[in-house]
Amino acid sequence: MGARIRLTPVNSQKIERTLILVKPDGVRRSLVGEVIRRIESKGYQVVGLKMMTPTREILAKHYAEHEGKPFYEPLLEFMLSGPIVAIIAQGNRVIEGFRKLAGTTDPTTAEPGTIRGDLARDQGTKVVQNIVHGSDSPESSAREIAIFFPELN
Ligand code: IDP
Ligand code: MG
Repeated sequence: MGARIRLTPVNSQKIERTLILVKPDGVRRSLVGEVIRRIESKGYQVVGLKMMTPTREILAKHYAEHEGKPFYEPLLEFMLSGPIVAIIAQGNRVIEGFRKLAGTTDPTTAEPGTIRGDLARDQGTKVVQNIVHGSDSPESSAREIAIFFPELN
């Protein structure tokens, strides 16, 4: 029997999945394709995709961390105002990478070149309408994927 060769990875792979939502403003403005184009152009893979009208219960779970904040109720109402598109994207460091593609929460100051910086602006509403959601950590992505894609469990 020959000696076994151990392959030590030179580049450590960090393949992750993230939960992306095209929010009702993005769907209403026909920006679903544009968001997917940016995800795929960056080199991430779309491995889950569905249009849905979420229930209040699903959204309350998803946004549990914001319960009690002044924008919480407006946020839920906004997210209930029309269909959304839920996407699972996959790739090395996709969680951080998609947050970068999305840009910062406030679309007025989000960097041009980002989804929010290019496609959204302040609408004077109680809740910021900013086209997309993206998970902010591996823990969040696992939790959020389970909420929006329970059939994968
Ligand atoms: P994120 O979506 O950039 O992660 P979060 O702080 O998790 O931002 O907030 C969730 C969503 O709630 C935001 O995307 C935005 O739609 C809304 N939001 C957050 N902070 C505010 C605020 O201070 N005023 C109004 N709406 C907000
Ligand atoms: Mg967040």
